[in-house]
Amino acid sequence: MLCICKETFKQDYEQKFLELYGKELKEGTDYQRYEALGSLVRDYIAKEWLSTDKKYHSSKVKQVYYFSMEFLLGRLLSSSLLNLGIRDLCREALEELNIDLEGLEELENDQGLGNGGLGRLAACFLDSMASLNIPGHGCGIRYKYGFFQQKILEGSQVEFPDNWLKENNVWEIKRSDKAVVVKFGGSVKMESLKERLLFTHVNYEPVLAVPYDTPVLGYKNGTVNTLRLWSAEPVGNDFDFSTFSRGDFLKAIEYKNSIEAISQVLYPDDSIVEGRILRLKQQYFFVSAGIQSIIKNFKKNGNSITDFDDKVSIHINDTHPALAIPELMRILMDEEGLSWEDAWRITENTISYTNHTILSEALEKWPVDIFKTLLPRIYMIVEEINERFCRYLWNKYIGQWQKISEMAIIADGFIRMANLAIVGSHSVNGVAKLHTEILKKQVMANFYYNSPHKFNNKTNGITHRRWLLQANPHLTKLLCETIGESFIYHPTDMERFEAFAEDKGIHERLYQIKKENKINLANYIKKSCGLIVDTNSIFDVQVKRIHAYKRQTLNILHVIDLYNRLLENPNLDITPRTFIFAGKAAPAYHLAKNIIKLINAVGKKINEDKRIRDKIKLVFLENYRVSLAEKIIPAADVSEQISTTTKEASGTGNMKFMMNGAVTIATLDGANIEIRDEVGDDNIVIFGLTEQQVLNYYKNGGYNSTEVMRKDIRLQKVMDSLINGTYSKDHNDFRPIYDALITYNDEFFVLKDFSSYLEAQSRINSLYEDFRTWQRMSAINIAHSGIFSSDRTIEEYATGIWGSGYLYKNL
Ligand code: 26V
Repeated sequence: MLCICKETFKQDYEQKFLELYGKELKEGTDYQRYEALGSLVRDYIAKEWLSTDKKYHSSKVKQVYYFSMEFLLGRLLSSSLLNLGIRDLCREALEELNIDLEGLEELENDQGLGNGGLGRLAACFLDSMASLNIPGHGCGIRYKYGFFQQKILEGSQVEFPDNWLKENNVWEIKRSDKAVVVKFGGSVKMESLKERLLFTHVNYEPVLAVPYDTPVLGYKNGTVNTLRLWSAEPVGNDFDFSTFSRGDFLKAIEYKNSIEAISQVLYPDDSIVEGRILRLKQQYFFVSAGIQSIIKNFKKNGNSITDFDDKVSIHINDTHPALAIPELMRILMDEEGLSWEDAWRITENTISYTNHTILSEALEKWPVDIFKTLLPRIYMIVEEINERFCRYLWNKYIGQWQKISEMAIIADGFIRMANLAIVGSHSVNGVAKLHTEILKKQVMANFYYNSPHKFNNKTNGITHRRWLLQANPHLTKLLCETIGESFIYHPTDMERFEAFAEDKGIHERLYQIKKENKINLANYIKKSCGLIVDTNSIFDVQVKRIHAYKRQTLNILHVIDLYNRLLENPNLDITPRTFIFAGKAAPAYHLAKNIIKLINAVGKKINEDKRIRDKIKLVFLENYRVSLAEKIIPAADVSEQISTTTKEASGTGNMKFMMNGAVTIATLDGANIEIRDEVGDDNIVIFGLTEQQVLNYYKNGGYNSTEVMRKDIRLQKVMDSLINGTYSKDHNDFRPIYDALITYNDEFFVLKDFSSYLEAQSRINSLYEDFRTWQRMSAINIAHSGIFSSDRTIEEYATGIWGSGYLYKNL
């Protein structure tokens, strides 16, 4: 662990600044001061990074690799200082130099290489693996452009590129010496040598995969793991010399661009399979580079390839990295000379898979012709896996053609990645109890009954270090004062806080802490959109990707209804509320963009309407990202987790909010169910259709949204206002939403749940009005949030899936 005093820190910082810019601190810009601080912190980390690496090398401990298309790290300065244990020291040292640490932290660009939940989960997992001393590393793509930047212009979302690398990224190190070649296209030459068939990939297009490593620090434990992100470059000779020397400059540039395109952009879509070849290229690119580098490292350590699965676990985050299965098979057979049977045993033992969604439109499948042309050898292997698997099924399920065709990996001209992932892994998990049950009993039922031992649940978690210690220092301080510091290492110790749930003094403190966080957020709101919000009002927050199933629509229909009631009766007895929204819509997802437009239109109307005497306000904060979430979540009174039951695999925002003392209004979906089980029915507000009711409607029909609307005058009025010009001059502006709800019979049961939601919202209002009740609920939510730390989740993965639990403890 780093041991340093304030004076040395100041000297190091001034020295660093001088080295970097050849001038004194006071002559530099704020950004330079941030950059110098970041570089210094990275230097401090470097020593521990190297020693962790050496320790792993000499102990030959099992290494875990978390393969993910997305890592949503956010900012790294504050979390690095926190995990190094020098944040307070650094703040004080900088103060003596007249520099404000928080001000510098704000200058860092978010590392936003992810869409949402899946990418942020990967980042939380990295933090937990390092903090638990688990040798676990990330593997992904270093996208030149991260998730797009969102601006709200005239009430609508407009996308801008996220050029996050335009300033120097102080956290990464380029390791050109560790670059590997990934091969695309071409064909496969087969020859038989003695008893064996030899496969050689010829006439391929080589792409150089260059790794950039980012250190991942454990919390005050000296462990530094690695996040390795790959960037695509032309292979030196092909580009620089041969093409260029023929004088064909433009062609050379074109070629260079086509190669670099592979790691150019993150696909901004988390629900609809993007059929572009480029995405398939991205997937193979990082998977192949990652596995090649793992094998190199493994062999450098003097290990025998037949022990690979004893020393390596590869976890695939959804199906995006599922090509790890045929790629590992290829290397083990074609390069290491193993038989199919040995290679298969090792592959299956090495790889484990998490599913993150049951939305059928997000289940990946690739057209065979595209796949075959781009990855000819990999295709042969997938074909062989499929054939062997189908043969097994024919013998086991004689004559059951329907079942066999559903389970096949290749069918109807497509390769189904989820089927490949299940067949090639020894473990398949869902991310919350309900989600895993739905996988087992419905979406993947055939596979579950065929190999029940593979299936297990790992309820998601969030790192309490970022989402509590870093984001909410005041609450952290209160917890330390009341229950001691043990919860920092053992988050379930937060339960001890329940003993204070009835304590009046604690209620007052909780109220003050929330108030301060609300004031900070209100200042941010004022600065970013010019709106003044009342910090005595209830901060009612829904922040997440915009998607029909997440039902921001239900929330806004409630706002409209409340507005209608306030117009009818300006003296309506409610506590003032501020509705806060944030979230991005996929650029091609028109309905989601329409929802953003409606939220903003409703906001404009009610914020300007003096008749309702500021009783309700609505804010849409643009460009939702990790660093904005860190500002919003600690300030929330109410957490909106209102997805259609069965649709949200887990949710992780729900956990962040409860940990910060918000009370949840929720459907019994995803991890909300487990939150309810933890806090009890009295400390969460539940509404809406149950799982059985939803599944019954999907199976047997019988839902008629128009009928529901007609029977409810309030709902009828709300719906009319979408198309009668109340919120827009053009009556058709919100037609897409109206049509989704009425013409297309409301796929996500928004109208069906409307009255139950309204009733739940009025319960929220009464609960909030009773100060003691509300603060008690808040305290109980905090006390029971420890179980949702990703440390618990990672312990479960390590012991239950990766088999690395006992090893890390002996390190
Ligand atoms: C699919 C696609 C399709 C192609 C374009 C890019 C792309 C990116 C992501 C996805 C799958 C998204 C799945 C996902 O994010 N699921 C979320 O995972 C969270 C962590 O487990 C979970 O809390 C959320 O409930 C779940 O929606």
